[in-house]
Amino acid sequence: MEVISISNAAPPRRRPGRHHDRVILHIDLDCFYAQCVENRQPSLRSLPLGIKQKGILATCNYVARRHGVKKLMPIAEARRICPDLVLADGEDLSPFRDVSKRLYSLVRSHSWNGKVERLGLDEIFVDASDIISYNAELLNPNALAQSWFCLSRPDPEVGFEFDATSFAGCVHGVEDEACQVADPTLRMRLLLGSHLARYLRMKIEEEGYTSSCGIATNKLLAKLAGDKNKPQNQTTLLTPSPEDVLVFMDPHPLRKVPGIGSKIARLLQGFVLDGASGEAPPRDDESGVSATVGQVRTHPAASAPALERLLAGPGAEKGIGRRVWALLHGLDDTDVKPGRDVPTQISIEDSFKGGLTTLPEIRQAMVAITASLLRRIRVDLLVEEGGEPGTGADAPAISETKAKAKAKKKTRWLACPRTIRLSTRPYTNPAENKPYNFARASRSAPLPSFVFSALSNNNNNSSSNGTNSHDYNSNTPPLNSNNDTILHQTADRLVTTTLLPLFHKLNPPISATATSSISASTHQPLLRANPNTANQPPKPEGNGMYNIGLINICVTNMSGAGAANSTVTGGGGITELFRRQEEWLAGFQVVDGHGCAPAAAAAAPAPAPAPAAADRDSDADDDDYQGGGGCRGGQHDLLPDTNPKPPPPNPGCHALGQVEGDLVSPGDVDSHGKEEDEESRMSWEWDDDDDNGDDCYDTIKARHGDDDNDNGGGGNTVRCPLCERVIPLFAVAAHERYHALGEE
Ligand code: DCP
Ligand code: MG
Ligand code: MG
Repeated sequence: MEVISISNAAPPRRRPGRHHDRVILHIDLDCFYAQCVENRQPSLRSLPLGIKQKGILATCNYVARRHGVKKLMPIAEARRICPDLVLADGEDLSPFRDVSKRLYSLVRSHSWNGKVERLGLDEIFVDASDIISYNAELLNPNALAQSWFCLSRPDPEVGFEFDATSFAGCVHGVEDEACQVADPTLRMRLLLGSHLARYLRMKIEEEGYTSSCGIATNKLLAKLAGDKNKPQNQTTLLTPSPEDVLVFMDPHPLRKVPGIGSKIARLLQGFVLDGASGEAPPRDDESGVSATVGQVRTHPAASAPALERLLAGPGAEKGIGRRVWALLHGLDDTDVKPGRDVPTQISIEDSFKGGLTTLPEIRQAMVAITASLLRRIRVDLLVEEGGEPGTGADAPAISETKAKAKAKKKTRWLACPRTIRLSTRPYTNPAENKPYNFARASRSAPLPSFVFSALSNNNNNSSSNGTNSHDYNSNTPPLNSNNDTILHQTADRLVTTTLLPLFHKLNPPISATATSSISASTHQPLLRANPNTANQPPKPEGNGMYNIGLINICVTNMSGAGAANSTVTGGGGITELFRRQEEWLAGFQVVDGHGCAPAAAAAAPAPAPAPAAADRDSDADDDDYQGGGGCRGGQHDLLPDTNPKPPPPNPGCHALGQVEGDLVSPGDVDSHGKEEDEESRMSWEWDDDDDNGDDCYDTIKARHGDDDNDNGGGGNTVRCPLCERVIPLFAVAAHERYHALGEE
């Protein structure tokens, strides 16, 4: 274990400040994937059920847990412990996502301030401060037992009755007069929070899902409190004084604290054990870290600056020491972020243990991922008129009545992604301990318009026959429905026309000479061809010329939020073409300082010879962009400006940073693989900018430095698709006006 010594000089041990003015709820669905499966097949409820993904249990129901089965246990071990364990496949996350979004929408519909944030697929934070303060004012001290909780400001009759003389659910902490004295309003506000939490949990139960909830004054405490009584229960944390918070925090293993990932926990443990004596608490078997919050917090050398020195380093966030020091004190002033309707990007990836080596298996994997992606596009971006994402398209209806109403409604696109991006990564043996993003490479192309027409039609079918291929609350068969057939056909077509050509550019097959010079440690062919052999024609299919450990397919560059219908049908002249400069630029071919030649248009299914790219590539593409209004308006190819630029520090093709701005912000990544799950779940980054809670995988990308956005600079001119003039970027707007005037 790495031990870092810290100066023994008396550290300033100032405690961070604290705020008690918020009431935060943290709702966590019980054994989420298992409940989804049980709702589809209720007979499973009484049996021990495990959801398998890649040889381990993603989760298991509480019947299985009573047999000693645990989350993330290898299947073989779980079977040994519980031979009767029923296993269900959990590789396809789409149905879980659907349920997740639907329940999120349900909770959000009760919020006044919109501060409802998803974390992972099954957790929701609610900042209920405003609704609680409002209701605190309404209380009649003489009739607390017959109180009314008002859920709608304009309509006081919308709400529920409750007994304001006692908390709903469990209480942890100081439930006595001291609390009342320390902060007279705090107890009542938390009490109101407990009743709102119970109401919301009951609403979720009406949809068939039990949950647990923590109620406290910040996100960190709410999440930790919710863990105290699981499943199907709730806990309000009463910590009127700073000391009470410390008493609550201190026994927690470091790894249980959201925001303290395994790396930080290991460093903190090294810090604690350095010269510390005394009995170590039981090891946290998820990370091998045994130290508790209290051990670090009370260590004589511990302080915010000391932790800064300990934890700072390449890649560490600024102020990490202060942040972790605050967390150890139960302090967290991060806001509950309001949910966004339109994600910046939607992406699905899968990892392949041992690597995919032949083109047929790669193609098959790509079709499966693309089908999932299309489904998500439909769920997230195609909505009923007046609806919000997750309520239209495939999202299961909340009730039968609503389902009927829904069938009559029209749909519209909230936004249209204009770019599709393929990223691949070679398979590396985990023992090699390569960084998460090792050698990930990406290419992009315009998203063909047939996708939108197929999805719209597909949705019409869905609306008219009322079926849902993944409705986990109905008995509709999950596969082979008309919807799925269209989806798979569209996915197949997209792979053929767009993704395979991108793949071939990214991954020139390994020639005999290249394969013979392969990594002795893995005995696998390298993903990247030797530049000397990169232009060799691809080998015939099926002869094991690849080594693909991960495939990520992403749609991004969202356009026309709220007005996407028109974009689907295309059209739009030059005015529309130039309407959004950034989006427009994103489609340009970008030329790097090494003169990476633009390849031919990506429409042909035949493999194209790849440029002699070095280790990494970037998103911005060397493919043609069919710019135009909305998704696919005009049919002008934007050609690259071949004006050479000074070489970027990293050899290879690079995109312009500003061009790929969308991709820099975290989007919506769905990982089918299990490799990074542990990190993603435990190393919770409070400050990430995920729009949807299921984006915790993006946190990983960010932490590991997602080189998809590794834009190393490049050209700062583009060629106009209409007049073919080369234009500096700063002059694009003026050039747009020039053409627009000409059009009038
Ligand atoms: N999940 C996963 N891989 C992980 C962690 C979680 O696939 N490493 C999935 C399966 C879970 C879901 O996410 O069902 C939610 O994760 P939780 O940690 O909340 O676990 P559960 O909801 O399954 O159980 P609990 O009742 O303990 O909350
Ligand atoms: Mg859960
Ligand atoms: Mg959870």
